[in-house]
Amino acid sequence: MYLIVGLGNPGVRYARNRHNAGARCLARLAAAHNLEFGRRQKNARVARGEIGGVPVLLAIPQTFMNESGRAVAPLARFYQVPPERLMVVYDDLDLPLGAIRIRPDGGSGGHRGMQSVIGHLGTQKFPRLRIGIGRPPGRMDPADYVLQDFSPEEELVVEEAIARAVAAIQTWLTEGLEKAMSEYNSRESEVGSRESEVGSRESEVGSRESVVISQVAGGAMSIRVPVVERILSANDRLAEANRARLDAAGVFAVNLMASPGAGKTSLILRTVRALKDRWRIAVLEGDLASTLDADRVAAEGVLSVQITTGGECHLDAAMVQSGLERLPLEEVDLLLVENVGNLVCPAEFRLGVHRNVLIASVPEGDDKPYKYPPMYQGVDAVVLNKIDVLPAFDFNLDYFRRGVEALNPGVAFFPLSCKTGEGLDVWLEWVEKGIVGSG
Ligand SMILES: Nc1nc2c(ncn2[C@@H]2O[C@H](COP(=O)(O)OP(=O)(O)OP(=O)(O)O)[C@@H](O)[C@H]2O)c(=O)[nH]1
Ligand SMILES: [Mg+2]
Repeated sequence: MYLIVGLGNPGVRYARNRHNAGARCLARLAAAHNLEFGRRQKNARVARGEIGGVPVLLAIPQTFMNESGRAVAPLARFYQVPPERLMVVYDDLDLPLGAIRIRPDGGSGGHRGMQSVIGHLGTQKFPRLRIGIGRPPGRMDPADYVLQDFSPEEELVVEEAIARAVAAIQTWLTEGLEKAMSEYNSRESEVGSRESEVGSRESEVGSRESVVISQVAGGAMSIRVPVVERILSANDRLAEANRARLDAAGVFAVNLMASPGAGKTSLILRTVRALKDRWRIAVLEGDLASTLDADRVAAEGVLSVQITTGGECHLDAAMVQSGLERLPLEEVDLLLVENVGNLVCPAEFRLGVHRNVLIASVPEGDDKPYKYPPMYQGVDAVVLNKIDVLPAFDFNLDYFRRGVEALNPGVAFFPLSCKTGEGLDVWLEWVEKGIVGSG
């Protein structure tokens, strides 16, 4: 039996405090493996079950932080858990926000909860996972700082760190401590330099200011750039966590991007109808508002989850993560994601899917690759929809194709019509090849 403990203070008042990062991590770990904190035992809420075939007891002490040892030591004794099979997860001021660090042993580093655990166990030789919460600003007392909630911007970063911590704990259980450390410990250079590099990257992020403004409404000018840096890198890391989750469940995921009305939903419906008897399909529908598209998809009898972005012009990795949480991924082979209709910013936000697809359509005109190059550059396939209306438009297929090739040489290209079905077979073959490859 392995014992995994997440430190924090009990009660809702403290639940979102920086000091409760460890307890939050345990709640997420339990949710990720369908375990429930149903019982109380030895001053802790506990959940018992298996993770990756390994028997575990998850515990969140219900003592105050500085008494955590009164929960951990009795549990370890009762279940005869040797120190090397105990993992304590807790927040650390000395690690930058969002970094995680696993160690086989060590002192408390001044952490009151760890002091108590070490004192009651009589040893400091047990693994621990620290979640970085960063130093308090200015002269703020660390004791006050840890009892504050994370700011909304920090929440994004810490959520992602917790997701990584959850994955790291699973690796520890199934592949050992060394492997978990080498795979998940944040590199010193990476964490140390993130903040200091911001200044020099200012010009690069400058072009993304619209993103900044919408994400940190009300934020002071002086913190604008650091915040967007964090948000973008947090998005990338969340995307990686999404990918790990999809891979673990054997799901092949495709993100469909296009301007409004190019035919994202139409292509999803065609794909669902053609493949739903052979594969288990689910759809994430991203929209500014309304469940219109999600309802059209659900009518086909496949799982469909609506993500309403509340005004954001794109999906990001956190939105996809929340969508994934609402799907039984183990029962899905193919996940189609309909991004918000937009030809500009979706390309900037990685989601963690396996393929990114851009759908262009004939009525938009043959010059779109030349006018919206970033959308064409990063994608794995370009679909040209509505070829049934080619005769009605001055659309030069060759000109369009040359634009695409120049931006993304060798990219898969599928001219088709969702209306007549022409060209669909080649697209479907490409999708199925992806599903088979990922299974
Ligand atoms: N002629 C023709 N019309 C099509 C084709 N595919 C889609 N349409 C039409 O284009 C319109 C928009 O299609 P949707 O599939 O809703 O487009 P969308 O990209 O999902 O749109 P948003 O979700 O609003 O961004 C609908 O009226 C479709 O019937 C096609 O291949 N040929
Ligand atoms: Mg749609």
